[in-house]
Amino acid sequence: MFGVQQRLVITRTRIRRFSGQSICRLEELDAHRLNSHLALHYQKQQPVIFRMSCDALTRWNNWDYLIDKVDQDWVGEVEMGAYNQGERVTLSFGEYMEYLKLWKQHEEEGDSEFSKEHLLYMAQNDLPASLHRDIQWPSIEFAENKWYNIHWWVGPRDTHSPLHYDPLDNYLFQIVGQKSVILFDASHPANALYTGSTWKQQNNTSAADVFDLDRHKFPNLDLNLSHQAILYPGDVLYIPFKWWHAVKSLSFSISVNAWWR
Ligand SMILES: O=C(O)CCC(=O)C(=O)O
Repeated sequence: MFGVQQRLVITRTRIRRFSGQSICRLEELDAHRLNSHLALHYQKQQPVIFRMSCDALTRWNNWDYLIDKVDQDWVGEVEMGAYNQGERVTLSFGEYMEYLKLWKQHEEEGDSEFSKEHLLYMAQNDLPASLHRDIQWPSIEFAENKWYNIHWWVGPRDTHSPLHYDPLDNYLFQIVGQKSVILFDASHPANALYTGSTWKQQNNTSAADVFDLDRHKFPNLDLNLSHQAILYPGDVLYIPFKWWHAVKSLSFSISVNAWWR
């Protein structure tokens, strides 16, 4: 948490101008002020980005730390390959770290052969118990104060989650690297987002890659109505209940998310 003595600066940075409401970014708030701002955004069901500090921000950059803390036999689900068709397989943490080392080596050598088909995203797995103490969350006393799953998301540059919504309020906490996020509000017409069985998707998931939009295939999807931001280490994005969100890593990235209500 930020120290109470710290000068209170609220920077309402317009991430981008849209015809809808923009996401705002709250900076350097003490815990009390942060809490009242979060309560307000929760009541209005408006997304917001704020800053949290925690040990993970300094520790999880170091792969040796993760290898030491997480049981190498811990097993997680991994999404493979291209956008929105990702087959899921299980890998142990040890195997996944070996993959990441290989990916890093190819990245450093500028090897273009390591294409998107080789992307493996360790997405939406329960955060291993040994890492929980490295994370801090803000208070949610203004809501029902119920926390649900805490997941972690680990992956190289270009790993992504397609546009979808979840049935709970959400904090997405960026720990290592950067991610791009695109949101549409909860009342956005789902048929303009190309969801459901017609598009071989679940009702809460879009068939469109909003990061590389095919405007001929998805002519009604209007990115001007979206809200966009880049998340940096220490940023937490509040994603309100049922807001659509798509997320893409701009570098090697680790995030955690907590669902709550
Ligand atoms: O970071 C991601 O890839 C997706 C995160 C997400 O969908 C969530 O927090 O609900």
